[in-house]
Amino acid sequence: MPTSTYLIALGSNRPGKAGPPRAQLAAALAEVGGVMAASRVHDTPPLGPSIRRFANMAAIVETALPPTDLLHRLKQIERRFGRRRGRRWGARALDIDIILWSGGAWSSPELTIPHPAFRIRDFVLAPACEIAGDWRDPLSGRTLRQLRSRLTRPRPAPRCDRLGAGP
Ligand code: PH2
Ligand code: MG
Ligand code: MG
Repeated sequence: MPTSTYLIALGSNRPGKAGPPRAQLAAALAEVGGVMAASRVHDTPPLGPSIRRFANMAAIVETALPPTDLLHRLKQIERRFGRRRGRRWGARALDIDIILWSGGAWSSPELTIPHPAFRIRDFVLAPACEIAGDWRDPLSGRTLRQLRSRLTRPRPAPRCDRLGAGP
């Protein structure tokens, strides 16, 4: 049976069926199955309106499921672990996103791979680099390690004469 390999990202900042966020991630990953590698759990500041910090991790999963079928399976696991429909980007008991796929790019009304925002989210790239630093983004051709160093590279401070504070 042909298999696909996926990079997925998990996040939680609210307790659910399995307990606190860290326990949610571990239990959810066991239900996803086919896990070839898992990062450690990162404690990250919330991006967006949520107040509570997140537990985030990444995993490499091997499965015979094509992208849409895997997505449906992950959504089902999110629901089982207490995810409720609600405010976009609000606190969530479990979020599982498909980031990359060994088949390259995928685009349908319900799913886009690579995940459209993963290149600017360190809460995805930091855990992902632990297990898939040499995977390449099929759109930019860059490795995850390269994407992360671009994202976290210190930027030069703006020049004083461009701050608009002059005479
Ligand atoms: N997920 C979001 C919005 N903000 N912030 C962190 N730190 N981690 C997340 O997983 C996260 C977030 C929407 O999916
Ligand atoms: Mg998400
Ligand atoms: Mg999601």
